[in-house]
Amino acid sequence: MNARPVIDDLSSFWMPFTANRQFKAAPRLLESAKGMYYRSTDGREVLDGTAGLWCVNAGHCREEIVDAVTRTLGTLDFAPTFQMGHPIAFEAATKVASLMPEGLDRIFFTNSGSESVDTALKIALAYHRARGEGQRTRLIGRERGYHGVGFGGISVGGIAPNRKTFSGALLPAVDHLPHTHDLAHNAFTKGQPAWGDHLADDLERIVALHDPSTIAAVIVEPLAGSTGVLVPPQGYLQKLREICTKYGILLIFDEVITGFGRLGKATASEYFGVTPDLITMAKAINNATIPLGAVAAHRNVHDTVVNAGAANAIELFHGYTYSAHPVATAAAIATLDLYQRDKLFERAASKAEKFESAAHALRDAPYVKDIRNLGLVAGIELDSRDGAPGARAYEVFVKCFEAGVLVRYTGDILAFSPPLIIEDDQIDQIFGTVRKALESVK
Ligand code: PXG
Ligand code: PLP
Repeated sequence: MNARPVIDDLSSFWMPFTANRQFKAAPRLLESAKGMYYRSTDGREVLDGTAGLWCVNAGHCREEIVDAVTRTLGTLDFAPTFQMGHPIAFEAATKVASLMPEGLDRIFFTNSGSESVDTALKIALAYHRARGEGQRTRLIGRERGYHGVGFGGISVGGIAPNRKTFSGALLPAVDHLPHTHDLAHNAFTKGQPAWGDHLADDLERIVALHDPSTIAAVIVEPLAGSTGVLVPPQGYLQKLREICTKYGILLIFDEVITGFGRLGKATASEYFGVTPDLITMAKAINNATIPLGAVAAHRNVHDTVVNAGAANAIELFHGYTYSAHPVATAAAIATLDLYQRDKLFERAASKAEKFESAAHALRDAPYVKDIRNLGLVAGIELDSRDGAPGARAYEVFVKCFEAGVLVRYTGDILAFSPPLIIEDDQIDQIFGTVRKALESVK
């Protein structure tokens, strides 16, 4: 194998969303991956309980995707998509469109979830302007929402630490819905809570405050991942849809995590039976092999923008050098073919019940104050240690890693989102390891 030199200098890489000093004092390094497992640099197998960062839905280093990437890299390393094109981009867009809800079949490519969010927000503004309602510029997000790290995304996002450093530079016309997390009513719910659909009614209050004529779009994660697996109450998303439709406001579902099988369907929109006007995606779109994201726009939104001006004029002043990069889109085609061939979305659906019962079996484990789940996602919320929020979950995360299982944590919430190829005994291994870790921490 092509062994790399031992890394002895960790100082140059400024790590993202990481406690750099803590990490570099005791690093955790992964050097290879296959199927459900990583291998760490100290030679241990680590079961991937998080599909990387919620993105490797088909499992690691799948040959079909590796082949497509390798082949494309040797035939078309890069081609511009500004006033030029290449066939792979069009084929990938058609494939992505075929998985979207009816009507959302116009695909704009980006390189990440953050770029997809900023792109969707800009499309919403462009749509209203093309309709002669350019004064509709206000964007509505939700508390505890995560929409990436662009200025648009943190403005509509609802995570305080992601915003406060940059608070003077956030978009000016933004408001937020209340989040739907309520343990007093919904602790230990399996699947969607029955309580909480009325929280969507707050959109009526926000609309009345600002007037509908000023509001461009509402953006929410159909199931919030990053802030600790918040499952939408029954009927909540339907209500948001109804209110948006009533006032001509575009509804954006951020499906960067929920897209491509996480809930057992191609999209959360399909799973919940609620169709937004725009869907943002990234991550599992190509099994995370090469950076790629996309926005699916309803045909009416696309047509409104694209048909607004002269036929020889650029309709949307937006795009990235790497929009529809040949290698990234080739990886998407191979990935979507693999999902279909191996029926991985159906597989996720078929494992959801086992996953749910294995997660909820930890109800009596130490410090557990809530367990919630849907599809192949689960969250376990822990009591925080006095004066040290997040410390306990961090220790559980480290202990699990040392015991050969990768989990995620945010604050004192553990999150689980394995590749969709997971087997029953691996589900047991994840939650069994977490139980032992919980029993061993203070
Ligand atoms: N929207 C949503 C709903 C996301 O979950 C983004 C946008 C941004 O995507 P990019 O590709 O720009 O990172 C995300 C990303 C975690 C975790 O552990 C979650 C994300 C990224 C990294 C870690 O919860 N979500
Ligand atoms: N900065 C400069 C100086 C550039 O020339 C470009 C693109 O041409 C960008 C930023 C944007 O880069 P990207 O298209 O990869 O987002």
